[in-house]
Amino acid sequence: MKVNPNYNTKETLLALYNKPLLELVFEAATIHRQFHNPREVQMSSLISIKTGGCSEDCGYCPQAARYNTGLEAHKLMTVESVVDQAKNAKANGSSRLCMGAAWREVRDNKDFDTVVEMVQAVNNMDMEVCCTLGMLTEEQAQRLKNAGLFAYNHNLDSSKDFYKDIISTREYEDRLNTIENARKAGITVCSGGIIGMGEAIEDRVGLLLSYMEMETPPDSIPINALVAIEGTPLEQQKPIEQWELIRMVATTRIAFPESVVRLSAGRTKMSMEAQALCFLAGAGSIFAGDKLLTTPNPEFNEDKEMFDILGLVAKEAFADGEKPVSNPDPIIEAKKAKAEVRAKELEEASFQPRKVTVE
Ligand code: SAM
Ligand code: DTB
Ligand code: SF4
Repeated sequence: MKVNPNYNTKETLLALYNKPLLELVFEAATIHRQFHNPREVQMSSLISIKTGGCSEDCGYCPQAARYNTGLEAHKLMTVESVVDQAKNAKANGSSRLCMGAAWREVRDNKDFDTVVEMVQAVNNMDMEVCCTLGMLTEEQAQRLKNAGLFAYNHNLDSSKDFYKDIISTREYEDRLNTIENARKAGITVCSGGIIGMGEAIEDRVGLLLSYMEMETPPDSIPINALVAIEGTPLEQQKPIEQWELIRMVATTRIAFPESVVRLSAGRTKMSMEAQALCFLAGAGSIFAGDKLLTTPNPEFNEDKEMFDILGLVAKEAFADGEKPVSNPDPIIEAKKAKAEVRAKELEEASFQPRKVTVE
């Protein structure tokens, strides 16, 4: 049951979201137990592989170049430093690694070749590799799939209506196309939203309805609470009530019984009790490690303590899908072959006896 046929209209989803809280949590917990192991929560770590300087105007984002957020921009990381951070995440219990780049879209250039190498390297460490790199063509998605990408994250963020109030530099339709391109390439889809941006409950439900309308809903649905960042248009937003986050997690769980619901940004402001209710209501994953992309997140140690107290265990990699194969990348291989030929030519040239001319 990919989508719950009892809640596939605006009216039924709204009524569900507004149910007495404990009734809602109970219903969500019941569904969660039918489709998932309730003791398992996946720890997933984020790495911002390219930070800041983004040309888009997403009203929530500290990485948009046009807002003065004081964030230091960084060019693309090296494969070696990504592998180092991935090792640390894995040693602390993470079974998934999500690499995020502050790009509007992927371009077919040297940086993308490097990302392909990062995907190969982290997949070879037996971690689920997820990328979030902005818009993507079908060919680019195929290239990532061939390298061993497990998931692509591309959030719709909110309802189609509210989206226009938050982002003007791209259309909702652009987001849907990228999701479709990842899906066509056989990559699992991770797509969700943010609550607390000033949207109405109808917009939260509208986000879920957008996923209902897809041929296949996302395999993974992250629910973020807005991290209000000074300098962004949403800097004045009041933090969302924890109850709202619990309602959103529970409603998502019930609407999409098979998907993994990810309790994402906003945990630093949540009590352990509120997080416990989210796990009860079906959250099957958290972002783990002291940083999300650019903002703080609870430390590994704090989450380990929470897991011990709540009796949760960290979920293994590839519990929800086979490990992809990392194949050699034709573009990188061609580049390597060309470089080898060039090196040989240079070597041979340096052995040429120097011509001595006697006058
Ligand atoms: N540039 C790519 C894109 O937009 O798809 C990937 C990186 S972007 C930072 C990934 C996601 O992070 C966004 O879609 C948004 O949902 C989330 N995000 C960004 N800033 C946030 C904030 N201040 N609070 C909560 N979520 C945020
Ligand atoms: C998602 O839905 N949330 C993560 C991940 N997917 C890429 C990102 C949250 C970012 C929060 C703001 C920051 O740290 O920059
Ligand atoms: Fe931030 Fe991504 Fe929007 Fe760029 S496209 S401003 S990185 S959310």
